[in-house]
Amino acid sequence: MALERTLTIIKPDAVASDFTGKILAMIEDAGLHIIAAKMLHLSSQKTDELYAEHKERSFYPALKEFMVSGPVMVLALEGEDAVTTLRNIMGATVPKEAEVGTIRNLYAEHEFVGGVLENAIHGSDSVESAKKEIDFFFKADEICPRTR
Ligand code: DAT
Ligand code: MG
Repeated sequence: MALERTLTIIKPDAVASDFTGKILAMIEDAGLHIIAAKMLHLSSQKTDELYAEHKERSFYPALKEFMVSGPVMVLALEGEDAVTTLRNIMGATVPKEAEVGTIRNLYAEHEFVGGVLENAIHGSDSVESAKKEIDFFFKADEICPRTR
């Protein structure tokens, strides 16, 4: 076990459906501590930077349209094996394949919406990308490690 940080984004579909609180409760129940949080509306440019690895994929235009369609909540989380812990409670990328009881099983659209998966939540896929993504969204003085 290792103390790690990870980044999560409650995506526009879940924010619009007012699932933010339910998703955050699942995150906290999994032992992950919120150490930074903000609500924002992603710009087209910021989405391109966030999803640079997917820019050439055929679904990218639809993914971008979805990500800029409404506000999101971005959080940095800290806890034991935070990257894997978060990925486990998120469930599979394709919501109808996500294990029962996971966030994507409970709170995401199970069918494609306009060529994209509106899958409720983003989670960093490695410790390395977590560090990059946290730095991308938060300044050092916006991170609030626990002191009690
Ligand atoms: P994840 O979000 O589980 O890390 P990913 O990084 O492979 O998945 O993809 C980023 C997002 O792009 C994903 O949450 C939804 C969308 N996406 C991925 N694969 C897709 C596909 N085949 N068709 C439509 N959208 C897709
Ligand atoms: Mg990913």
